[in-house]
Amino acid sequence: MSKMEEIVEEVITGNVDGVAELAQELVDEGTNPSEIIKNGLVAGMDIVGARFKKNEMFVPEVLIAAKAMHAGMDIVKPLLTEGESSSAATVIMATVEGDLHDIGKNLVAMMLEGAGFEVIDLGVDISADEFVEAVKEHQPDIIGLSALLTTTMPAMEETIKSLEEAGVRDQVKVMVGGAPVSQEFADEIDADGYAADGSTATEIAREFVN
Ligand code: B1M
Repeated sequence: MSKMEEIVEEVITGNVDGVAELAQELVDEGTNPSEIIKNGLVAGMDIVGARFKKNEMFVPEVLIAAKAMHAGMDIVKPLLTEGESSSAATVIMATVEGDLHDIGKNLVAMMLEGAGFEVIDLGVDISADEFVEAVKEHQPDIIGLSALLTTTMPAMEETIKSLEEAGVRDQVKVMVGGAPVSQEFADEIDADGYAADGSTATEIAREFVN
């Protein structure tokens, strides 16, 4: 097995030290940092996402895999040239106003990071105005809204309306998700995409920027 194949396996099994050591060895051997990310760390998280979707892996295992992926990123990311590091698309993620649930949102954010996206996580209970400010400040390609309560789903629509009123709606793709959210609801509020899980969120985000 090559070191690149080994790092994929170590990401999947969540071996933090193993991933860090292999990433360092690959760097020392002169492997291109973006190749380590794409063919090692992201490739590993892609498999994790697919297994999670098929119920072959569960939340704690995904979180451990994401931790291992981050350990590799910490070594490799500072070595990217400016052009390489700024080429990643940016996603702003947050749970909407009135909603404090963040486990799913964090998981989706990690999957997106694992897929090579730059993720700015605003946290929970984020108002429409805060989203608008963040879009103006960070100029993301995508914003991801999470809601776990039926009572906070309307805040997704308010956020989209506020983006329109502020004249920034066309600058971003809006993705929505969370247990009570559906494709039908996403269509109703004019979101650009709906994802039921982190793996689908990654696929949709890739489609948005390609
Ligand atoms: Co809350 N809670 N909770 N809760 N809680 C639910 C959601 C509930 C279904 C429980 C129930 O009654 N059976 C219910 C909602 C009912 C409804 O509206 N239909 C509920 C309630 C009522 C409440 C309170 C109102 C309870 C109270 O105080 N009376 C209160 C509200 C607080 C608030 O937000 N203002 C409350 C509080 C809490 C805790 C703080 C105790 C805790 C949250 C801790 C935290 O997140 N840091 C909590 C928890 C843990 C849950 C349950 C048990 C688990 C949620 C979770 O983390 N799931 C939940 C019941 C359940 O789901 N079994 C429940 C695991 C997570 C990985 O899945 O979040 O669905 P999920 O995320 C998935 C997908 O949905 C998707 O991808 C993720 C990965 O697959 N996804 C996205 C999520 N966001 C996405 C965004 C995307 C794309 C995909 O793109 C942007």
